Amino acid sequence: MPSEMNIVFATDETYARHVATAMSSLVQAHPGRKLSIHVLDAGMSEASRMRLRGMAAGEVTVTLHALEEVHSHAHQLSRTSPHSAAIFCRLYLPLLLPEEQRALYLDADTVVLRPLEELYRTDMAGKALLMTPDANAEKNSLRLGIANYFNSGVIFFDLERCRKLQLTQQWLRYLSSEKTPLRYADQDVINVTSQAEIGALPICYNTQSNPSIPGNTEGIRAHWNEVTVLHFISNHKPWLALQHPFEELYMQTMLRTPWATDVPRIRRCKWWHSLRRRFVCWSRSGNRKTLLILGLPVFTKLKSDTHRTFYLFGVTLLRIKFPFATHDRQS
Ligand SMILES: [Mn+2]
Repeated sequence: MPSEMNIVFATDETYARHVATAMSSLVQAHPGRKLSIHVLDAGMSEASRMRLRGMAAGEVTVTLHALEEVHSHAHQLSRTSPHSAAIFCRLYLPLLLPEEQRALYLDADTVVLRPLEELYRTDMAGKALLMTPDANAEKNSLRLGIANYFNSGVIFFDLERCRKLQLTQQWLRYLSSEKTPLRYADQDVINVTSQAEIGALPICYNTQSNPSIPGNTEGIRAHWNEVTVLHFISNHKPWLALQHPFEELYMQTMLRTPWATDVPRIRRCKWWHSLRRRFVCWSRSGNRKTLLILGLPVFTKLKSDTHRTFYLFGVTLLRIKFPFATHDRQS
C-alpha cells in the first residue's frame, strides 16, 4: 500500500468553494489515511487560500502551488479560449510535482464517495494516463477524428512517464499552434495528442452526472454502491440547477467546509439563476446557436462548411461565405 496519495485540484477564486467541497468529500472517504492534497492556484484571494490551507488536519496536508510562470502561461492560453486559466493547470502537473511518481487529478466539480486506494494501486500497463470515457465520447471522437475520447475531469497520472515523454511540452506546443479555440481545451488537447498514452479507467472513478441526459440519473442510482467519484458535467451543477438530483448530497458536503455559511445564499441564488435563464439564454443544437428571450428565438447563428448565416426573428440578417475550412477539424 502506498504510504500517501497525491490528489491534485486546480481552481480560481470562483471555484475555490467547490474545490473545498471536493476536498472535504475526499477526506471524509479516507478516515485516518495519509493524504497529500495539492491545489494548483489559478488566481485566488488570500482569504480563500487561507481557508483551503486551514483544511489540513491530522494526516491530511494541503499544499498550494502558486507558480507565477504557470499563471501567466495558462492565462495566455485562456485568452484564446472561452475557458478559465484553471482548466489548463492540469497540463503542467508532471512538472509541478517533479519528485512524485503518481498523482490523481480531480476536477473541482466532483465529490469522492468511496476510497481511492484501489485506483491508486492500479497497474497502469505502461500508459502515462488513465482516464474514463467521456459521456459524449462518440460525438467528440467524431468531431476530432480520433478513435476514443476520454473525460479529463479525473486523470490518474504516471508523472514519471509523462516527464519522460515530455507530454506537457507536447500539449502546450499543440495548444499554441492551434489557431481556433478548442471546444474542450484541455480535454481535446490530451485526447488528440496523447491518444496512445491513455488507458481506460473504470467508469466508477468518473461517474458523469448530467440530469439533462434522459436516464442518466437513474443509471447512476442503479450503480450507486460502486460510484467512487461523482462528476457534475455540463451546466447542470448541483449548486446552480433547481431540483438537482444530488443537491442535498452536495450541499451537505459543502456544509463541512469553511464555505458553510455560503450554503443558504447559494440555495437562494438558484431561483435567480433559473429565472434569468428563463428570460435570456442561449440554446445550442448542432451548428445552430439561438438567443432566446422569454423563450422566444430572437437571434440565430447558423454554421455550415461554407457559410455563416445570422437571423433576426427568423429573417435572414447576414450571410457570410467562408472560403476556408470550418472550426471543427477533420482527419
Ligand atoms: Mn468537470
